[in-house]
Order: sequence, then structure tokens, then C-alpha cells
Amino acid sequence: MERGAVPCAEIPADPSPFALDVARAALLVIDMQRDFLEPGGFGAALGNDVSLLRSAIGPCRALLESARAAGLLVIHTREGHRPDLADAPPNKVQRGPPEKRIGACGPMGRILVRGEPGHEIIPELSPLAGEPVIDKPGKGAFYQTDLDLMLRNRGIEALIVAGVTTEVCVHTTVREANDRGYRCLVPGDACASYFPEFHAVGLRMIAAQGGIFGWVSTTSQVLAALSADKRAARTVQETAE
Ligand code: TIU
Repeated sequence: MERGAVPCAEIPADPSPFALDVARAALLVIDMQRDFLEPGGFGAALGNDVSLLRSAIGPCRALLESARAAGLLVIHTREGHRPDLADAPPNKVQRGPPEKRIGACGPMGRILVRGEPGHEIIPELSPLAGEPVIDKPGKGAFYQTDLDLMLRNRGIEALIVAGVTTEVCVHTTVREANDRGYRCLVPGDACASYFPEFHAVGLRMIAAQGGIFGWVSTTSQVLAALSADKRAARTVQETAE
């Protein structure tokens, strides 16, 4: 191996192993916001049992800690709108009873509005200073945001995508990323849905047909690869010294 080169980690995944070069990869944590995970927010206003999303918190936390320790770029996203709702299309706002719509007042402030308590990322997964937070008006993290520019400026070519919900914002983001040329790995247990059956099928849809728009693994498979990569990087550095 070239002196000083850090070897790629290989993560066991469906449908095939996922090569990970830590310097060219990022962890993207999608919409782990109070509005989706806590009672009284957007998810609850849509009639969902928000407790179903809590299974993703521990795995997301472990991924964040491991990614930070390995030096992987970490990016968080939040779904939400300007207080004047100028960036919220009518087809998104005009759904359900008026008191439960985007912009209505709820126990965590105005529903799905930037700057309100419900819009914040849950405290268990708070971004660290310096970690980019992408505010997005849609389901996909690339739509009307500077995410693609940010990733290209950093030479990123692979994404580990976690968060909620599996079949809505995670799926949309992975599809958008795949079309833009990024390889995406989804650790399934670090994602969750209000509909367990959609979660399961959503993961299968990603990896089916030879990985039609991505790869699927588990959080522990990613953690093992990241810690092995860190050990390899240390060995390379010691050899070079
Ligand atoms: N409702 C639902 O499942 N999801 C969303 O509205 N947004 C995200 O997935 N973040």
C-alpha cells in the first residue's frame, strides 16, 4: 500500500459490501426533530404514534459518536418553513383541519416552522458546533438547499443516511443523492417510520434489483467498520512516523 494511504473500510451490506473511504464520506442524519419524535408536533398532528420513531435514537447517537471519532463529516437536516410560510407550497399546507396544519400553534410552538421549539433536533442528538445543519423545505435534503454544493466542495462521494422517516424523507433524500452520483448506505435500525411495514419494505426497496438506489446495512456493521478504519488509520500514521 502507498505510504500514508488510509485503506478503505468495507461494510457488509445488502446487496453487496459497501466500500467506505472516511475522507470522502459523510454521515447524514435526517430530520431527528422534536416535530417528528415528540408528542404535539407535526408527526402527531398527522395522526401518528410518534413513539414508533424512538427506536432510531440510540443507533443514530452511536453513529454520531463513531463518525465524530473517525473524523467523518457529519451533517444534520431539519424539515421546516419560514415563519411567513412563503416557502411552503399550498399542497403541503392545506391538509387536515386548520388547527393541525403547518404554521398552526401547538404545544411546541408553530408546527414545522423554523425557530420554534418543535423544529429543533431532539436533545439526545444535538449537533456539535461546526456540524452543518441543512434546513430544507421539502422531503429531500437536496431540494432547494446547498447540500450538494457542500458535499462537492468537500469531495464527498458516499453518504451514510440515517433518520426519519424511512419511506418519506430518508427515501426521498437517498433517491435524490443516487441521481446526483452519490453512493448511499442506509443503516436500517438507525431509521424509523410511523408504519413499521413501510419501514421494512422501504429498506427492501433500496437494496432490491442489485441496489437500485443504494445499500442497506445495520448500525453495528457501520460502527465496526468505522472503528476498524480508525485503527488502520492509526497504524498507517505510526508507520509513517
Ligand atoms: N410524515 C412523515 O412520515 N414524514 C415527514 O413528513 N417528514 C419526514 O420524513 N422527515
